[in-house]
Amino acid sequence: MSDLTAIAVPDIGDFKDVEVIEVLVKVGDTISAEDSLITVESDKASMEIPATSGGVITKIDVKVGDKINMGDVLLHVKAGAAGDASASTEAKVESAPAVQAKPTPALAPAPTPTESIAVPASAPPAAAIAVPATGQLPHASPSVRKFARELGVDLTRVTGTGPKGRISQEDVQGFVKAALQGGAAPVSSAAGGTGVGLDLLAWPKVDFAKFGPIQSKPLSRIKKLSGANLHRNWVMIPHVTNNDEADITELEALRVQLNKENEKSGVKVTMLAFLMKAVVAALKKYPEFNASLDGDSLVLKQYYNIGFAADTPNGLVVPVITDADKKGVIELAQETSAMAKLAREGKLSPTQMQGGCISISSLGGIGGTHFTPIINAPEVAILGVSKSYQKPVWDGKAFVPRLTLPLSLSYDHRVIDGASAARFNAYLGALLADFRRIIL
Ligand code: CAO
Repeated sequence: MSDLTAIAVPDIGDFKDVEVIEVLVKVGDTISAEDSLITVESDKASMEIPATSGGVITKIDVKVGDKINMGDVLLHVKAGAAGDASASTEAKVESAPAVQAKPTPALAPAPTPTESIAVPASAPPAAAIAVPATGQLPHASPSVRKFARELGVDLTRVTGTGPKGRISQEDVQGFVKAALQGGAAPVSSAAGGTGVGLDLLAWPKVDFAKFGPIQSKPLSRIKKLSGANLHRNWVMIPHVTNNDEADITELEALRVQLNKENEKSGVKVTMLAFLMKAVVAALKKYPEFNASLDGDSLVLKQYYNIGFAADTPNGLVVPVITDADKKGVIELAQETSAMAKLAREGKLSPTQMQGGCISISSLGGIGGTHFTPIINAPEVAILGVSKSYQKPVWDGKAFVPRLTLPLSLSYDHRVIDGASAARFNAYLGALLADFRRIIL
């Protein structure tokens, strides 16, 4: 049985009265969950608002030029026609899932100290072309931004010919044509278009069907966003990973004991919660890890917000636990598990993925010995945690089994020296080996 569902604007963080600049669907269209419905734009960013449920659109309640806010109804769909799992017998209003802001290149990443991995925080690859930057914010729809990104064009360098200087696809094409005629090729470069082009080979184009049966599956929205961020961060940050180990024999025994005692409370104390507490203490001791680069300056943060990578069916997201220094291990365990649940359900709001100081990527519950986590810019370090194992350790008389946790600390070498990273990781290990040190 099908029913009518109204899809409303979700929590879009600080964005108020944002203008609808594109309506991407029309009445009669069949949409699926996650399809983009409209594009909105503020003076800081543009973003697409996706659908939570599928169905056939029966009515559209917004038009280009409207100003919208959280809770406003965007459109109605007749559910049940497009594989909508949420169809019920009652009419209902649903908010679209957490939307990902796409800050315009010239502004980002300054307004938000940290964006989640799934939120592009700064410029698409810039063009190494001798055209002066316009100095104005580029206004362009997401499709034009995507087009420019694919070509490696820095939109801050393109003059828009549309209303209010909006950049069209033709403007981007004209820019590239002019650049090519001038003998230069648009290539990827460092932040703000100031770096040297990578001058890479074109991506190989292969007809895989020639070699065997294939199936093509579009990347999820989160995958596309996180992929662009991971790529930028990997290319632009000189990463080094310091690998170390912590003896967590006692800590794990304490964790198991606490969980036994609190069996009825329903709260599970996790290793991740202990790690957060230890990371906060290490950030306090080594403040350059709680920092972000801002041109030639280092912004040192005096708050302790810790992000953690959460694996979801649609890809990787990084919820942020705010003020982790003011929370106890049990509260941190409760909050991380609630946030991980929201992440898996696709219900995290953009604000719940912002403002992080450092991230933790824990693969310990899954496996692996060590890995190289990619820094979540504009943070300067990320802690990767692998699976703990029993290691024979010489105690002076005999080898004894000690539960050992591998710690992989990737750091931005522009900000952090190798010696500092080794000290940070060793200190973290010492805290985990004897958690009483946290109070010192
Ligand atoms: N070593 C060994 N076992 C570990 C462990 C570790 N380091 N960390 C957790 N475990 C075990 C726990 O003891 C628990 O076992 P039981 O079920 O027997 O009690 C199990 O793994 C699950 O642990 P948990 O409930 O504490 O959850 P978690 O911390 O492993 O995971 C979360 C939480 C959100 C981090 C996880 O769901 C997740 O998404 N992990 C993937 C993160 C990721 O994708 N990172 C890569 C990003 S790209 O760089």
